[in-house]
Amino acid sequence: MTYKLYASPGCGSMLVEAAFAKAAMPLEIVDIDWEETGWGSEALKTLNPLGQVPVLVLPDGAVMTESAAILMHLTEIAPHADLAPPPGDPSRPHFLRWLQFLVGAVYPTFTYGDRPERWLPGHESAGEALTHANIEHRKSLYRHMEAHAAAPYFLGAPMSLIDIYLWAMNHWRPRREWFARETPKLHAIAEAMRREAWIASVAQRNGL
Ligand SMILES: N[C@@H](CCC(=O)N[C@@H](CS)C(=O)NCC(=O)O)C(=O)O
Repeated sequence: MTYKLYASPGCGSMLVEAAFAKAAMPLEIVDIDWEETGWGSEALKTLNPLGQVPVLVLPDGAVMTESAAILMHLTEIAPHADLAPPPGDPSRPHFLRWLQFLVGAVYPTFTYGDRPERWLPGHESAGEALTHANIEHRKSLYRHMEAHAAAPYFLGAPMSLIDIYLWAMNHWRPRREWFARETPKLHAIAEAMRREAWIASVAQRNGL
């Protein structure tokens, strides 16, 4: 048995796919169309009632959801991949802070903004406003991160899971051109990630 990732091309499953690629660990990937994700997802509902990817099934059959939990598990089983500063490292508190910020503050803006009809059924214009409000809020969160970003990676060096998130999220709304214009440090991090061969192979498989 190997690790099995339920993924959707271009989505948050890329975070896990990229971390496995950096760790050079085998991964079986089951791709699910974006339209097949969500609360009604036949493919996902027994594994994750939220119908979200990523879902990782471990070799012993245990199911993990929540990208940060999965990725932190990976830091434990694949320490050679250098995905996070180790406990005791001076940058560890910053790492923990911004990892939690990404999944606790930034990621939910997609949950509430991407499928507004779920939250406001029958209110099309209110739904559009909800999407817009979430994108605007997300921009302010990225600006906050920009003010704390180091170089060449978010924590300085070496790279960490934070940079994998910044690379993946650079493709999503408000999208690459906005980052280049408004948050040049975050954009430079995503560009540095794109130059990594293991990221390039994940990007290619995801059709980016
Ligand atoms: N808290 C979750 C969020 C995952 C998530 O929102 N995934 C998106 C794809 S990027 C998804 O599957 N969305 C479908 C939906 O929420 O209906 C995590 O960190 O893994």
